[in-house]
Amino acid sequence: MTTPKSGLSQGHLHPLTQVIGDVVRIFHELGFEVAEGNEIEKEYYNFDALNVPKDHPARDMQDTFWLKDIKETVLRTHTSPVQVHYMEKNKPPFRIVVPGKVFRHEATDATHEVQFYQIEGLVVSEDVSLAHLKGVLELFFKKLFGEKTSIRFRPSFFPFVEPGIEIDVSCFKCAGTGCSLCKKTGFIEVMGAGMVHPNVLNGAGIDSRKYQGFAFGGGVDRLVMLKYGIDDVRLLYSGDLRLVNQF
Ligand code: 2NM
Repeated sequence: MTTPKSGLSQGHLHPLTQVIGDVVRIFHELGFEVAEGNEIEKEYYNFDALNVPKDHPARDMQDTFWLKDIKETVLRTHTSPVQVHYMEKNKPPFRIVVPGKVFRHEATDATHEVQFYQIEGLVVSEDVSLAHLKGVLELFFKKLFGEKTSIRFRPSFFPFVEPGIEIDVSCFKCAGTGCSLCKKTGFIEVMGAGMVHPNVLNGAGIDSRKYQGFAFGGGVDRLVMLKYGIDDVRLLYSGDLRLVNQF
């Protein structure tokens, strides 16, 4: 008879999967449902429906993998096409959070990979505003990084929102006093967001005269790197257990 070897090591979740789970759990507590979609999308859903014009520099900004054998089809460059499909199929009000893998055709280095993870969120209802966006994200980041966390908005631009903003959180390492992680600014950039552009709502069959939406999105890989002090994103996809087993 044989006895199992004692002290067998148990498997566990990859740090990216852990953080995606944390984020989804927090948004679930705030009343959000999870929506998911396909990694292959029509050009229409990845760009046109999101108010990105054919000749707009935003299309070059995120260099795209085009499928060789299927016309007008791409590996999604963000998870936003999932929100478009959702808006086409559901009547407001709704709150969704969308985790998923996205793809960009660019050279890899310490901070860029051709595949990475994003989480985006979308709330559509009557009478929603940037104030609601700020309240929801403040609650979210306090739950993720601790009660002392504060956030700030900076103006920015994305074709699918107006106005567009970027969101910084107070540095979770130095609590805003200034350190190497936040480059002495006290803040770390973590998300893009804004009020959904009326063209996006109307294009997906939602009457922008009656409903507004706020949306936000950010990279999971960057959050994991900041949280654990990992300096090269490629380590997260190396399959090297010496990295993975530290978390
Ligand atoms: C971001 C930044 C700003 C966004 C917009 C939408 C949609 F589909 F509702 F229009 N989804 N996500 C959005 C807005 C995402 O990530 C940087």
